[in-house]
Amino acid sequence: MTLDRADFPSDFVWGTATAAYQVEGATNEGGRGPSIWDDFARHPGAIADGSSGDIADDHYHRFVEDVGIMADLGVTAYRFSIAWPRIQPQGVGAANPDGISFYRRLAEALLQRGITPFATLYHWDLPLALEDRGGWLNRDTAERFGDYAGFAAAELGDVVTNWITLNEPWCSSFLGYASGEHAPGKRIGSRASHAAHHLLLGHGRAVAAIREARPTANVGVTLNLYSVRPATQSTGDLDAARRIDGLQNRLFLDPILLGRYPADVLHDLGEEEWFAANPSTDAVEIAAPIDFLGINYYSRHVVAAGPTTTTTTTTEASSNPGSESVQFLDTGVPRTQMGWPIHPDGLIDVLELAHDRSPDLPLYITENGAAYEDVVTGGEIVDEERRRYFEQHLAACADALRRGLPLKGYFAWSLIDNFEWAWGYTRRFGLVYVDYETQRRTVKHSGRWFANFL
Ligand code: IFM
Repeated sequence: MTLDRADFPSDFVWGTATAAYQVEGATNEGGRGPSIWDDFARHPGAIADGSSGDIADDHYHRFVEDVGIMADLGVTAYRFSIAWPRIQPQGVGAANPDGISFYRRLAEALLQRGITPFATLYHWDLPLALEDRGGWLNRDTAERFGDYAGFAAAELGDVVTNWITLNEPWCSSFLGYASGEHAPGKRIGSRASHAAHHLLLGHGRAVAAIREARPTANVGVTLNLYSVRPATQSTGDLDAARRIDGLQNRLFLDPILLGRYPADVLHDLGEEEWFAANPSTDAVEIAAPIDFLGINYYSRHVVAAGPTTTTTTTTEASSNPGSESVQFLDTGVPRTQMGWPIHPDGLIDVLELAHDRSPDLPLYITENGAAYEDVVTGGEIVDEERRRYFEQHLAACADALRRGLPLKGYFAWSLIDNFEWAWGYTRRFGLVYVDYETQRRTVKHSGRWFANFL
């Protein structure tokens, strides 16, 4: 496979990404309030290795070193997230100056090294005080999110131009409130879709608030989209694909880009009545024009019809409420340590999903990467599988550009190994290895390959 930087335009954005709770640590410093993840991580059995983000990569104290590593890699952008509980420790009220100051120092350090900040406002760390009032099931949280976005843009908009409202609202809704694998760990079946609506409404309000505070801001949202294929052309398998594409992709893409929810998905969920009872102005707010769409791409689902009876039990709740019986097939392609099948060409499918709905909208891959069991040998991490994963997916990006898709940038997930949510520190995604005992960073072979490519 030949891959050349010249396959990409000279202004293509090359970045790496992280998220606050996964890397920052310092959860009790700078006036930060508790988040749902601080709470969730303390529940026995919630995190595979019983860990938490309390220390993580200590990025809060080591960000200057990490920015230096990015500069050495040669990236031109850094996608980080702002911890809402650092800005509003209780989710309401005036902005916390120490929280603002941390992100200002980070953004300034990036700019000094010629790296453009892309700030995500919500990468899953809801202030715990808001969860106590119902979290994303409470419509008021959308309003609070709009306020927070406005503060952040007003305070930091001179050093941050690129804003991403939400990261992967599917995860916040269906892993947070349906399967319970993620904070806040609720299992309320189809009603998890109410959280999705409030997240989307919060997105719309955040777009408006950022534009009011900073009219020249570049504002988008990041969705985790999947390539979804039916196992066969049978009616049952086609219906399975329609359902999973509906829940994972269309439930989010359609209201944001087309101004309406997909009726079939609300029907599958059995939630048409609840959605219809919301103010009709919600649809307009959610579809507020955006400047770009961020897409996190990791894998493809090949699905088939399953038994008609639901398999959901109280101990094992599905993240696909209303469509629990759909089977996710193992087609034999290689998988990453997460168990996610590797399908580089699915990256083009998901770009097309967005492009078909909004042909002029600039697109970014805001995350793409792979977990593998890294072994340190003589101080080196020879992660050939990860290197190949990046190479194959960058080749798919180049292919997408040749097909005329408006892809403007690519962010590797992740800059450094970090707290992988319910998997704790047992899954490593970094281009850079972190020894959690010493916090020493070592660039992996994949990182060196990426730097050479750039
Ligand atoms: O680590 C996560 C990230 O926080 C969101 N997208 C997927 C990554 C890998 O699971």
